Amino acid sequence: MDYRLTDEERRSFDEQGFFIARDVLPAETLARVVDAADRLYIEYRPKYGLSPHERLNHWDCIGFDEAFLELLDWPRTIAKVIDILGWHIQLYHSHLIITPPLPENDPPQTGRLGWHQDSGRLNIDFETDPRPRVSLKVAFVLTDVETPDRGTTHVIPGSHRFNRMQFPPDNAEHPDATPVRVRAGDALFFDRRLWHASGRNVSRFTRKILFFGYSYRWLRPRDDMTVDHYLEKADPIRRQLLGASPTGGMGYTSPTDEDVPLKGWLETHLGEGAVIP
Ligand SMILES: O=C(O)CCC(=O)C(=O)O
Repeated sequence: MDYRLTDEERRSFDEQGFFIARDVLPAETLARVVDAADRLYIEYRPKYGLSPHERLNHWDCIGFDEAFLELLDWPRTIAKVIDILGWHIQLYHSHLIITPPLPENDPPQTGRLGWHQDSGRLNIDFETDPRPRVSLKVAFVLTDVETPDRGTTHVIPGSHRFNRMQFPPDNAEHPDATPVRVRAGDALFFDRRLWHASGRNVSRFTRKILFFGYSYRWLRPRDDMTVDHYLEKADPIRRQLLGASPTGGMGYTSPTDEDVPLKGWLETHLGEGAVIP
């Protein structure tokens, strides 16, 4: 918990729906994760039948390489997740996006980006306005995307408070659409309700980014979460984050201390009063 949420990050997350934490990955960790991302790309691009210009979006990537597992409880990011969501958390989704440049000779693509809020039916089944937050994503940036032409994430700041977005007519772009300018090693934190979209990569550089979605433990995973092979060697907090519930189904909604070792760890290290009930 040496890298807790700063007041400025909390303000930005509450008001804008996102913030950027700079340099969360040192060079050697970044290199390990990029190597793992490249291995997945080389293996799965042909398996998915993707052309050299098509984007790979590999769900459930955490189970595919220990380099990704290392980031599950990465001190520079997990402390901020805990400060936002508390101790009753799990990883419910992971995905790796690799976006090669669009073909140079293609006509320029125009029109609006694919704006959405995360989590599918959560945006329909809840009856409140705004709907509850429930989860957030940490995006580990693996390549520099400081200019909007490199396919970076675009966001509409403050849009997490709106169940619906009004877009201008004729497929024009939203006036507040903002490209997120980040460097390799940074992490983008965003509320799942924030309206966001992938940009178009019209540069000469391939864009790589890894998303970890953290939610409350009662939410079902959004992908296959093939992580059983990690459980035996994992420490209790990692097991919690990977979705374990030692007391069974009831432990997801009414957890005992055994189900949520993160809570005990925080009480020991921060003091009982400092931990969200
Ligand atoms: O490519 C991006 O940055 C956006 C990815 C996305 O839409 C998502 O994580 O839901």
